[in-house]
Amino acid sequence: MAFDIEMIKKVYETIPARVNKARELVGKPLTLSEKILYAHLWEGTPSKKFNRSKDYVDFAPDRVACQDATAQMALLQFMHAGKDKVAVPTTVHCDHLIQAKVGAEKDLAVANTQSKEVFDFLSSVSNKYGIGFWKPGAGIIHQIVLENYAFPGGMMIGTDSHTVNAGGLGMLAIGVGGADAVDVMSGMAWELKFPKLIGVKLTGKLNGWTAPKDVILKVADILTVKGGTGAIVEYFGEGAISMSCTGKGTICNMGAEIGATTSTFGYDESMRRYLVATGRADVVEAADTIADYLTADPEVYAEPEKYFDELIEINLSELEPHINGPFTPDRGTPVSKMKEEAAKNGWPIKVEWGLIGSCTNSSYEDMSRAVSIVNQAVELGITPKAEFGINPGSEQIRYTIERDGMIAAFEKMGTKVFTNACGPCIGQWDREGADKQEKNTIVHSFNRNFSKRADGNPNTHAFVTSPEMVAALAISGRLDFNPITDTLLNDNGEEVMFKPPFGDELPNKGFDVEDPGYQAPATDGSNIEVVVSPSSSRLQLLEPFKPWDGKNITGAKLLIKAFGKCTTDHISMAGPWLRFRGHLDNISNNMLIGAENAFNGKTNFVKNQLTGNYGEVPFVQRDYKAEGIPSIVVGDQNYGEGSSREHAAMEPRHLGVKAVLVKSFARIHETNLKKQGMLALTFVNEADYDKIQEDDTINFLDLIEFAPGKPLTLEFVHANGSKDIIMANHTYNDSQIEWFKAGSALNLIAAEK
Ligand code: MIC
Ligand code: SF4
Repeated sequence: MAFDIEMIKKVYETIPARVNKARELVGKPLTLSEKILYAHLWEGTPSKKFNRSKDYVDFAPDRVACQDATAQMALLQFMHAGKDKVAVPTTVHCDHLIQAKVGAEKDLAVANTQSKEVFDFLSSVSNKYGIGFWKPGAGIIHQIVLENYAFPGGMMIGTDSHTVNAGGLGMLAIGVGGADAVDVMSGMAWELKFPKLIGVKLTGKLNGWTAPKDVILKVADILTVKGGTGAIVEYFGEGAISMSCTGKGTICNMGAEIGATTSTFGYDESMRRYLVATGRADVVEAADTIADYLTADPEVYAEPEKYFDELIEINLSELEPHINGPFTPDRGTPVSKMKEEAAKNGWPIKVEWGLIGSCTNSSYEDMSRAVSIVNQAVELGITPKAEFGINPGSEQIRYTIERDGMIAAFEKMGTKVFTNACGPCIGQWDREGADKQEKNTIVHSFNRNFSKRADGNPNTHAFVTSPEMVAALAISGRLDFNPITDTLLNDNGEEVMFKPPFGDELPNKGFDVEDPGYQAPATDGSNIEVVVSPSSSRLQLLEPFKPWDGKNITGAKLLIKAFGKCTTDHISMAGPWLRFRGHLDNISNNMLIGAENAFNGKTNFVKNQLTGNYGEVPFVQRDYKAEGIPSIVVGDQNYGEGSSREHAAMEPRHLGVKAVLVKSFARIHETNLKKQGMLALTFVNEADYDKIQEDDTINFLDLIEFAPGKPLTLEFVHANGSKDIIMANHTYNDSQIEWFKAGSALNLIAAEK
C-alpha cells in the first residue's frame, strides 16, 4: 500500500470538479500543468482565471519533503511556528551529509558518528511533529520520493531544487527554501507567481546510445541556465510516452538546471508500470478513475502552439548523446563534436574518474544500462582507464541491483560503491589528490558541474552525461571517445568496439529490500523533547531577525560587486561547509567566498571600506556589522542560480547585509531573500551595474514609500563625492512587503500563533 493513500484519494476526488471549473474560466482546453495548478488552489474550487507570469497565487500543496542539509534550518524555523504537528504529510531524508571515500559501509559509519548530533536532532524533531524520517543510507531524497510518495496530478514542494524530479510521475513538484516549507507545514498557503508554460514535444524514439539524459542536456543547451525561469516545462508526444518513468524523472530533475519552476509529463503506461513495480497498485487504481484529468486535454497536444508560451520540438530518433560542460550544465556538446570542441578549448582529454549516481541518474534502468557497458568491457578484455564510483539512489535500488549481480559486475572493474546518498554530487567526496588543484577531467551522470562542486578543485573539468556514456568514457579513459564510431584497444592490443547499451526499465524479478531505512513518527509527539546544546558547533537555535525600523537605509557600504556566474554554491558553498547547515553563525563564515570580485577578479578578497585593507568577504562584513553599518551586495545575471539553500539568504541577513541588487535573480533565491526580510532588487537599467564603484556608499531615498510595482531609488555616492542615482525594480507584493517590515516571514507566522 502506498503511503498516504487516503490523502491521494481525497485529492483525486476533488480534481474533476476543480478542473472543469478552471476550463470554463480559462475558456479553452487545459494543459496538464494548468490542471494541477488550478486543482491545488488554496481557495479550493477556482473562482477566476490567473494571468501567467503576472498573478501571485496561493496554493495548497499535498506534501513536503526536506533533505538533511536544508531540513535543519527548515525545522529550526518550524519549531518557532508553534504548531504541534505538520499540517500536510512531510518527510525528512538524510542524504547530503555522508562523505564518499572508501565505500558505503565505512563511509556510512563515519557519517553516523560525525553527524550523529544532526541526525539525532532531525530524527527527534521528525518524531515529535509527525514527520516521516529516512535514515542515513536509505537513499537520496528525490529517488525515495519517486519510489514512495510521488503521484500523478499531485503537487508537492521540497527544500531542494531537484524536488522537480517527481515530475517523472506526473506531479508538479517544486523546489523551495525552508521558510516556504514552513508555511505549508504550518497549514498556511504557499505562494507562487502563476508560471508561464513551455511545451516540449518529443517525437521519434530513443535508440542506441541516446538516453533520457540527452533530452534534458539538449534542452539545457537550447534554453540555457536561465531560459526556464518562471516557467513549467511540460513534455509530451510519442517520444515521451515511449520513455520509462525514471527516465522522465531524469528529464524533470535537470529542469532545475534551466531555472524552470518545475517540469512534468502526463500520466501514462510507464507511470503505471513504475507505480506497480514500487508497490503502489492502489495509486494506479485511484488514478485510473480520473486518468483524463491527469494529462492535458487532447486539443493541447494536437495544436500545442496555441496553448504554450513557447514550444520546443525534439526528434528523439535523431538526438545524439550529449556531454555538457565544463563548469556549467548548459554548455552542450554532441558526442560527435567532442573531438573538435575539446581540442579547441584545451579541455583535458584524459578522463580521471567516472561517477554514476545522484538523484538525476541512479535508477534501476540507469544502473542496468551502465552495467551493460561494464560487462562488455570485461568480455572484450579492456581494463578501464579511469577510476569508477557509483552511488545507488536508494537502498531498494542497491539491494535489488546487488541481487541481480550488478554490484558484482561493477566491483569486478574496481568500482567503488559509495553510500546510497548524494556523495560527490555535492562535494561530499574525499578525492585523493584534489588539494593539488591539478587540471583534470571527470565525467559524471549528475546534474550540476559548477566549479569546485564535486571535489573542491577549481581546475577539475566536470562533464555531465548519461550513465552509459559515463561508463564508456571512463573505460576508454578519453573525453573525446565516441562509442558510436570509435574502436578501442583491448588489453591484448586488439581493436574492439562497444555495442549500444541495453538495460531493463524495471527489475524482472521485482524490487526487493530488507531494511529500507524508514522511521515512522510517533502518533503523539507531545512528550518528545528536542534538545539543542548551546555549545554545539553544528546546531544553533534561531534568534528572530529584527524588524525594519521604518527608515530609509543610509550610509550603506558596498560589500562586493560580484562578477559573472554567482550561484548559490558561490554564495554559500557546500562540501565541507555542509556540516554547519544547522548553525547560522558558523556557516556565515562562508558567505560569498566563491563570488568573483568585479574590481580585481579575485574570490574572497574585497576592500574593507573602514580600513582600506582587503580581506575575506565574511570577515569584512563582520567588521561592518560590529560598527552597525549596513551594506549591500551587487550581482550579475541569474544571481543565486542552482540550489534552494536558504543559507545563501540567511547568511547575509544574519551578518547585516540589507539589500542584494542584481541584473536578474534565480526564482528560489529571490524568494528566499524576501522571506528572510532582505531587499531583493534588480537594476532598472542593467548598464548601471558598471557605474558602481568599489568605495561606494549607498543611500536609499524612498524606501519609506516601498510599495508593489514602484521602483526604489538608490543614491550611490562615490569616493570622489560624485553621485549616481540608480533605479531598482522589485517584485514584492503587499504581503511580501509585510515580511520585510516584520524582519522576516517567520516573524509574522510566530506573531500569529
Ligand atoms: C544541490 O544539489 O545543490 C543541493 C545540495 O541538493 C541543494 C540543496 C542544498 O544546498 O542543500 C539544492 O539543489 O537545492
Ligand atoms: Fe543530492 Fe546532488 Fe541531487 Fe542535490 S543534485 S539532491 S546534492 S544528488
